[in-house]
Amino acid sequence: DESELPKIKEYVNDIQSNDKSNLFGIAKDKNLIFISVESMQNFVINNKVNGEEITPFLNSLVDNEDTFYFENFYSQIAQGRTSDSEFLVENSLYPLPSGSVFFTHGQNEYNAMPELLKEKGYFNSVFHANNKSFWNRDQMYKSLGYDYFYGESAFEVTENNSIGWGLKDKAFFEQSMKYLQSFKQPFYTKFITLTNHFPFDLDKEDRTIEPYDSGSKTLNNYFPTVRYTDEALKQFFNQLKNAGLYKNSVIVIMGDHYGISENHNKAMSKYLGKEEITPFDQVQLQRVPLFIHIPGSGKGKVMSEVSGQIDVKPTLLHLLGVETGNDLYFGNDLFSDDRKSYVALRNGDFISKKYVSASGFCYNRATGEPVNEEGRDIEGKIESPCTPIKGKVIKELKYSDDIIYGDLLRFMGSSESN
Ligand code: GP9
Repeated sequence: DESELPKIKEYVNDIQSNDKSNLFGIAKDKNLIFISVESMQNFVINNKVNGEEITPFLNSLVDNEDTFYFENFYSQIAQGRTSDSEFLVENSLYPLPSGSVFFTHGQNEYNAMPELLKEKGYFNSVFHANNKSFWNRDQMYKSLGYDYFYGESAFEVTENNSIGWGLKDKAFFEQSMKYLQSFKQPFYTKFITLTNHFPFDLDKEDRTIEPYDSGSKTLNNYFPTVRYTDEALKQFFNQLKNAGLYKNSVIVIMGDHYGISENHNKAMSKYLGKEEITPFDQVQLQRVPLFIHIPGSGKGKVMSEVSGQIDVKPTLLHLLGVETGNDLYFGNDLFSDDRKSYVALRNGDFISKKYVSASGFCYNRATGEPVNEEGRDIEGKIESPCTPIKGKVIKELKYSDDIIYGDLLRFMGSSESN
């Protein structure tokens, strides 16, 4: 209940940086265009299949002077999959240990990004060409402060322009442009792509690279659909430029979660050229790409520090010059120097600067080797360098759960009116 708030606040104050980064406000009053890319894992970036680049457009962004690319950025989702990833991004809170918080706590009070941006005069919307009630989005988006949700019915979906889960990404972006151009600026808008969804179906004519060759049809077909989505993103950048929206926007591209589950580890080990996929590798495969593109900034670089979806909200709000001092959240501004040095996964595994805790083992992050012979950390009742961090991770996840179960943000008010 409410009495738990002070200790949670104290904990949050402790883990958060007090200093503003030197990028604070660099994109003040700019539009925020956030693209959540379905099932895009980080291993495809700057990588090849059958001798061909998988994501030529995203690779070009890695080297782009206006782009920050986070190469050790982790998806932190649980059973709520894309909805969990959205929840992390909008709130900088953890998803629940089971179920989807979009369904179970869709009526809670939140201090989500759209709400905070609305106070700055932003118009907030979402584009996603699926049924609006999927993941209870229509309800949850109201609680998060979205003004408008362009769901499947906002698009012209035909047999020709759809595959698998629905409208193909290229048509999705193209058809969204007329709405986007009608918005009053500044706006925050989220695009959620669909084509790169399991089982990775793609029409022959949309295929510009060939599938991989392994025992897993899923992994084989993943590469051509990833490439298709990469092309859709490239096309979208051009459409933004043609519409005159590009220069005045921050464009964020983030993978939501893994696409290739551990059921395909044999094929994955073949692709990655490893003897086997260890629990350490499994954690490393939870990395998804994050690109923050700020046209004209000239400050871009590759960011190698450990980071996760929990960090997106404070990072983006600070770039837009929005203060978050009185808000309650667990992430860090990825551009501040003094920030907590680990990323918690929902199952209690974590990644720190030096260690990776996975399935009860403590690994050296640099080598991927267990740190001691037994390898076990807390669950094996043997102390390891992971043990103290594990304690913090468990505490942090519990505090986040307490906030959600107790609907505690209703006692906080909005971030700046406090
Ligand atoms: C469904 C889409 C995919 O609308 O967001 O959901 P997922 O299965 O990845 O959670």
